[in-house]
Amino acid sequence: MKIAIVTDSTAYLPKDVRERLGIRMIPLSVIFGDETYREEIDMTADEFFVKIKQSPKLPTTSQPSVGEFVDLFTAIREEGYDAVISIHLSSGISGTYQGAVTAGTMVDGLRVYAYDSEISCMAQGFYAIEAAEMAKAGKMPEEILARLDEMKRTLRAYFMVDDLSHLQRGGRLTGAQAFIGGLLQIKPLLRFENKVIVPFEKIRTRKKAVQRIEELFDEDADKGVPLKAAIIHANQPDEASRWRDELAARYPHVEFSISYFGPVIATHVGEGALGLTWYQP
Ligand code: MYR
Repeated sequence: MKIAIVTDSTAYLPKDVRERLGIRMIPLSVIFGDETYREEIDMTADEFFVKIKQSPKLPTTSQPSVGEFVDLFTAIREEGYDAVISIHLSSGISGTYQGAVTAGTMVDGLRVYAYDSEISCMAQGFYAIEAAEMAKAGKMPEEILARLDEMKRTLRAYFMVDDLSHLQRGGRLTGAQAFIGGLLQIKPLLRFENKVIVPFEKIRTRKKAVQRIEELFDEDADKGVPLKAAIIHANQPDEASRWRDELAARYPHVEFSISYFGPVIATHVGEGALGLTWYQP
């Protein structure tokens, strides 16, 4: 059976990785006034961070239309594929996954399996890479989906933002009432729970937030089992490299990479956001 793997742009998988593994990417968009940019196609992360400083209005974001999904799935079918596994950012923060589900019912002759990663960014990328490797190895859709569910059990992601107002403004922060009042002073550690972003712990400084993420990472990394991990940053490449070097020196059995919050996710988390995700391969 010929299986195609699709993910959306918020996995921020480098083009060479996508090309090597044959992963198709459907973009979300960032909107400045009446200008719409498909991220990773019309606008890179670097361009976004320049543009946002010059723009009088804050950007908004939008998911791919159902029509765009139908076009992509139809093209995949025309290439002779029997099935597609379409892996997306959490359905609790975007309608993208639902768009894939709806489009799947509209394309005949192709089995469409939409998969809710319940997360985003490189954590979602890990799912897409694993699925693509399995598809290349000739695995069936059911085996791939079962493996993705198994990955969910070991996958962790914690992140912090410099300014919580972006997440609040976009309505993507759940359960933060306890923090209201002290919002500007704290750097809460955030994570996904039941598909939405929730504050995990109240922390006062960026340094302490990084230390706390390291403690949480250590609980898994200390067991000595191989892990794959990614540092994710919003325009903080030097801080990300330094952190990767420190962690890599301490944990030789962990494969680290550096990824980024691109335009769509950075619209909601703001410049300066930093996170760590990992799972057991
Ligand atoms: C849309 O317009 O449909 C996109 C909405 C994206 C919301 C993003 C919220 C922040 C996600 C942070 C992910 C951190 C992963 C480690």
